[in-house]
Amino acid sequence: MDQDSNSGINSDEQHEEIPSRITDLLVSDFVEQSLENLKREDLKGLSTSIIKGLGTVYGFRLERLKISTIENLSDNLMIKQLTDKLAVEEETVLKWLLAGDIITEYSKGGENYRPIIVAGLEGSGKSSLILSLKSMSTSAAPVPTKGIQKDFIEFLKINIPIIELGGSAEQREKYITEPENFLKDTMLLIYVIDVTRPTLMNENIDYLKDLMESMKAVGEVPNLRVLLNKYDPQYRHQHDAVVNHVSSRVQEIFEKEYKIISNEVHKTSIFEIPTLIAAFSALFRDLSPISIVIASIYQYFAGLSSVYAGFVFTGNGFVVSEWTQRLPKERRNRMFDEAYNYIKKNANKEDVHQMVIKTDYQGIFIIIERINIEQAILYLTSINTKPEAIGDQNLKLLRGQFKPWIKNFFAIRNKRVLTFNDEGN
Ligand SMILES: Nc1nc2c(ncn2[C@@H]2O[C@H](COP(=O)(O)OP(=O)(O)OP(=O)(O)O)[C@@H](O)[C@H]2O)c(=O)[nH]1
Ligand SMILES: [Mg+2]
Repeated sequence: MDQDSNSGINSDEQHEEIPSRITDLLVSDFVEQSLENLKREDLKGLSTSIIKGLGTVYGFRLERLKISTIENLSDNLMIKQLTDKLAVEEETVLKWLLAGDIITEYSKGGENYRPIIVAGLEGSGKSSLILSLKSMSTSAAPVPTKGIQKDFIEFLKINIPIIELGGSAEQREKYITEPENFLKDTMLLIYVIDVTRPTLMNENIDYLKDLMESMKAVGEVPNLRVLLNKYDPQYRHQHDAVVNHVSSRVQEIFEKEYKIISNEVHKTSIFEIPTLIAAFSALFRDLSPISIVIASIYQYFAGLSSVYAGFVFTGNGFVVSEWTQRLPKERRNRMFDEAYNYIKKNANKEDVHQMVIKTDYQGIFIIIERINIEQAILYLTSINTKPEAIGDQNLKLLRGQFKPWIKNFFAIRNKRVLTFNDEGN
């Protein structure tokens, strides 16, 4: 990837013409009268009422909800709440949120994604799980990581930088004592613990605490996810005591020492890819407002098309949305596996768009359908007794009204300049 490192916002760009993908989202009076004298970075601070279709009436209502600027709007993901408070359709709220997000992103000049840091003791499985996620199949890392290992994982056209901090004792010492080189400007810390090594638990807790302290020292809010790894299917019950112990210790550290209440602990194994997908999808969804929008859109479609249960996958197998509450766990897992294997097999086959699998269970079909939006691939996986109804309905809805909005969003995302913290070399 050869990116021009100067392609971010700079002073020459201040009076650039605002592109039509942005002006299309704004009320025309504003575009004609006021836009000329505005700088790109001012847009995000303007009133929400300049968003097309939103206007002064709803702008005023939003203001009363403490959402005054376009940036405030883009920070807000309470779709249901806004729908109720504003007394407008959810679909309309979604449009406004997405418009707010697109304008804000543009106004900020395309924010750089800070890397996710993956840390843990040597051999806890960090490299293997990254490798397995990327290859969509169980893969063990051939050698221990020397120093740090940089990579990207794609999620809906965002390339999320991911940096593994190799776990050797010597290296660990370095991260802790030189946090400015390794732990600064990070998005979050994923800490990987090997549950098959209960004797290392104290060492794990110490290292984790050291990392969090060092992050604090360089002004980072320790944002943490813990993966309890090697929780392999066949040995699961043997590890439960360790898992419970570690979970509660981590919880304690969070709440007592860092006053963070929403802590997430995931049990993972490279021998069960869905556990990795679950842990990382949850993370990525939090980083990507568009995925929350897509999830909401799809829930709405699901209602319309009377889908019985379903997933939305990205082209590389992450889950954007899931509503499978009505399915027994084995059915849900079976459906996940079918869809995941299909996606893996067809990832590069442009000509395959739809597949219908007839299951042996109560006349139910699994319908997997690929949608292509601005080169971002989504797989809609639904189950129903009437496959023809779902396919058409979903496609029509996705390709129709929402597509231009999603398209706009990706267009901006694609222009992002992604950088690593070079000092971390
Ligand atoms: N049973 C089991 N073994 C795993 C799992 N994940 C990784 N391993 C094994 O653990 C060993 C170490 O894995 P790595 O991925 O190299 O561990 P790491 O955390 O990257 O280690 P360093 O790079 O040295 O810090 C390898 O032999 C993997 O096959 C898992 O989920 N289950
Ligand atoms: Mg490694």
